[in-house]
Amino acid sequence: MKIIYSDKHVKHNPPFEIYDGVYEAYAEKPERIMSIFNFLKEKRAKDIYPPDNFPINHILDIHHKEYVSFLKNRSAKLSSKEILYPSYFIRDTYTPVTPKTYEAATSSVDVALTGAKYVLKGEGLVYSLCRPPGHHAENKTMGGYCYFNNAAIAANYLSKHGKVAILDIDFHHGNGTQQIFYDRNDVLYISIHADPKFKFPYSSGFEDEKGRGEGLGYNKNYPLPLGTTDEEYLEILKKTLKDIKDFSPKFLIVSAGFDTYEKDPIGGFKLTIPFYKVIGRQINSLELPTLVIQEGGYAVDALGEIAYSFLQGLSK
Ligand code: Q9C
Ligand code: ZN
Repeated sequence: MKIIYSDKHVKHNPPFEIYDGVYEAYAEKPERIMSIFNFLKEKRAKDIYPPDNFPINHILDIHHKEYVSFLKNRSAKLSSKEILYPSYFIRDTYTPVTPKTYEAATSSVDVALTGAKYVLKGEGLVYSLCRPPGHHAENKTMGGYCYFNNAAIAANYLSKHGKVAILDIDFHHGNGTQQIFYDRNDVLYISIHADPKFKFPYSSGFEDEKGRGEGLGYNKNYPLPLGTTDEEYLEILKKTLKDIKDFSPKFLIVSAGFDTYEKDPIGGFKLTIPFYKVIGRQINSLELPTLVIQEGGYAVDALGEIAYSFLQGLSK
């Protein structure tokens, strides 16, 4: 197993998000990944690797050219304390552009692509400690703390070598990943998440969104009620594993958000720390080369333990 990490994410550190007009502390903060990294450093220091720098074309394969230049140029144009809140290309008030956002977002993509590279080289399990997260980023919109869609960019890269299944277990629906692969049948997107009737991103993640054209049948959503417990979750997880088996992919990408944890400050499920090991073990039973991409998870003090529990289940 390998763990990919870069400290470039710390420079992206917006001071607040805006919720119903109220300024709140920014939940997607550097301490999240530091918590996981510090925990894993104790347990598995020798497995930690830095990312390579990948050329921009991997991002341009997924995101619109104008969108990428917007983020790059707006980041660069901001004075050191200046922050840009919603405008064109930005779908909500959770995803501000700061001077270092572009640099952190491209580094997060590098962390994902480096993981994908090791999987291609035959590594059975890689954990890419991406930050900022990616699954809410669509081809030309940032949203939900996400700028570039790390999992989609990695999936697209791997898809040149065989079919890819993406299992998204973040508490929120990955509207970005769904949108990016909605018309494709070589990448299966499956997501288990909170019912979007009640939780972000509100506008997608419903059961009847099944893909389009050639992609019809290659997008599957499992919205669950708030308060979902370990047992209830396990039942649905098993269904998604059957979907993945039926697809017989060559690679698996897990968009791993830990905001399903019972004490997550913005989630609403009731999953316990030991249960992440069960999730890991279930996924491991697929016996697929697996790339885990970090998405959300905001209970900073518990994230290290959760990630470690998950990895213990996943390890062969
Ligand atoms: N004040 C990810 O987990 N809504 N994004 C927060 C709380 C935004 C979550 C409202 C949720 C975005 C990657
Ligand atoms: Zn989330």
